[in-house]
Amino acid sequence: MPPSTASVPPLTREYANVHAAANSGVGQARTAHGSAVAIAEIGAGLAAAHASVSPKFLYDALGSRLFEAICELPEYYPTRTEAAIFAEHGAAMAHAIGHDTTLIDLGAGNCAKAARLFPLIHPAQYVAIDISADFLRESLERLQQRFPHIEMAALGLDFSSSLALPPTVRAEKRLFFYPGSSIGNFTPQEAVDFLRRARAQCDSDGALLIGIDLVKDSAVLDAAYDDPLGVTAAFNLNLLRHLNHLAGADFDVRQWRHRGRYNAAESRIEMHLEARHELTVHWQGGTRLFDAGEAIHTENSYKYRSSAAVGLLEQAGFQAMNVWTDPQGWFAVIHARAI
Ligand code: AVJ
Repeated sequence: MPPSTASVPPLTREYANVHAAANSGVGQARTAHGSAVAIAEIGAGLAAAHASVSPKFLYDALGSRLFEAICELPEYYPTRTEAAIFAEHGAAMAHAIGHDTTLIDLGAGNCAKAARLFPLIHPAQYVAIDISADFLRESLERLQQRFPHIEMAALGLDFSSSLALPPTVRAEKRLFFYPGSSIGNFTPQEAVDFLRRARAQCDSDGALLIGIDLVKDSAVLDAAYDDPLGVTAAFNLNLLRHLNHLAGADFDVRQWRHRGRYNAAESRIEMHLEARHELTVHWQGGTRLFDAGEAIHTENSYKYRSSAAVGLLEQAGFQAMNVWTDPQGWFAVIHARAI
């Protein structure tokens, strides 16, 4: 596809895919709520001995905005620290990456991080992927106006389970862009499996540019995930409203309390929602009594030593790495080649 204004019609078609993929997945049965698959996944998690819900359900339109607000918090260092690394080492990164890549943004959100890369690396195509499809579409519409010469496509899909890309995504010089340390939501083994799937979507000219949060003082970590304003609490609690919508559940948000704390033994932040008192929850296809203090595990955010981060990428089949960190060694941005 030629760039410039010719990219607008294909963009609109991708938007149609966005809705289809986000609401139901291709060919999946739908109910008045979310997809049958999503309801089954949510129900299984809520019914388990240790209740859990995937962190991907944190991101409805409001959840995406609350996450943006988290990124503004002084206590939430990852966004700021990563941005400082990009600002300091952008030229070196651009040198390693080269021009005319197919920039594939995993969890694009408001697309701001990719937009800051555009003037440095001049990608040939920008493919923004996010589970929060409506939010993504609005973000990309604005971005296409600012950069009319870059061919853009939006894909509303849950890339955690499958990274199958449509044929509209160029095969040449694919650069998987995975900033923000979202890799931390996976266990280390899941992270290797996921990165392997990204590696498999690359030709020998492909690469990965990834942000990984590093192990640090636990007081810094605790403050970042349980901020005094309660923005992270609102972000976590909003999951319950999203579940009410997706699975026809009857969570009363006021009956739950946010917990966000570093588990040093597991090298991860854990977020939970804890029942303030004994209560019962119903959802489409299930019901459960929660004791006072019983919790739903909603997120892990793994922190790595930089040697372990490099090891993870090597295990996934990437090589020739460049690692950039901030002066405090709080966060790492790594460029790794598929070779
Ligand atoms: C988007 C997964 C990188 O783990 O820091 C922020 C999500 N959760 N505050 C993170 C999050 C609570 C964030 N990631």
